[in-house]
Amino acid sequence: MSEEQTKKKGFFQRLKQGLSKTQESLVGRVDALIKRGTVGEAFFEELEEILYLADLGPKTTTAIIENIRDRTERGDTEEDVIAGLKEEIRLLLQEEPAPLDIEGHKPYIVMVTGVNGVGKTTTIGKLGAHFREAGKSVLFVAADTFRAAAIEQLVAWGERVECDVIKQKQGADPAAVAYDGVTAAVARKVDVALIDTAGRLHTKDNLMEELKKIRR
Ligand SMILES: Nc1nc2c(ncn2[C@@H]2O[C@H](COP(=O)(O)OP(=O)(O)OP(=O)(O)O)[C@@H](O)[C@H]2O)c(=O)[nH]1
Ligand SMILES: [Mg+2]
Repeated sequence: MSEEQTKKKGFFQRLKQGLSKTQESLVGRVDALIKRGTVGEAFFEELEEILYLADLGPKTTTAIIENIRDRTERGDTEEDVIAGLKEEIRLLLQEEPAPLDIEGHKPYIVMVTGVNGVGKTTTIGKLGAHFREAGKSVLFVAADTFRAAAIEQLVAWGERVECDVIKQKQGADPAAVAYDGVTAAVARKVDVALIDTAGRLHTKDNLMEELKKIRR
């Protein structure tokens, strides 16, 4: 195997490992909880914590807990309650996330926002790679003009997955960069434009408002 192939395999293996981590930790922790205790208030509390930590979100977590509580209250045996819980989680892991449907919008514009360090820029890189592999033209827009080296980070991703990057200098107005990016995306007739933003809560609303205005 060439060095390039080894590197490539390593990347996808790491990606796969990263993705399966959520499932392993969720299934593993629920399994440990079931083996350890009886179904009671402490059980529900710990289950809730596990589901939250696995990023299931409040809606799904509450739905599962309610369902299990209902089973307990209507007098199901502990065995049935646990079987029910296992079934809930099995169904959950089976669900396919809805694919990003980019057809019908050209360019399809995604602005990625979130708090600091949650993986916005990495997600843009991976989405870029995904769309490039599907034969789409992709443009990255470096509207995180705040954090040091944020632009360079996106440029590095751009080189890696072969996407052009629209950028200005660090400290530039993020809305202006986004505007440039959208204009370029339209002019170049690209399929997808992915806009990176700075992870700052207090500026995020402003930036989003400004972006809404720009797109109108
Ligand atoms: N384990 C794991 N690490 C990740 C994942 N996505 C990103 N990271 C790492 O988390 C760190 C931050 O990722 P970024 O993509 O820079 O996050 P960001 O939201 O753009 O950060 P800011 O721009 O500083 O707000 C990096 O070290 C990434 O390698 C992921 O899915 N799993
Ligand atoms: Mg970033």
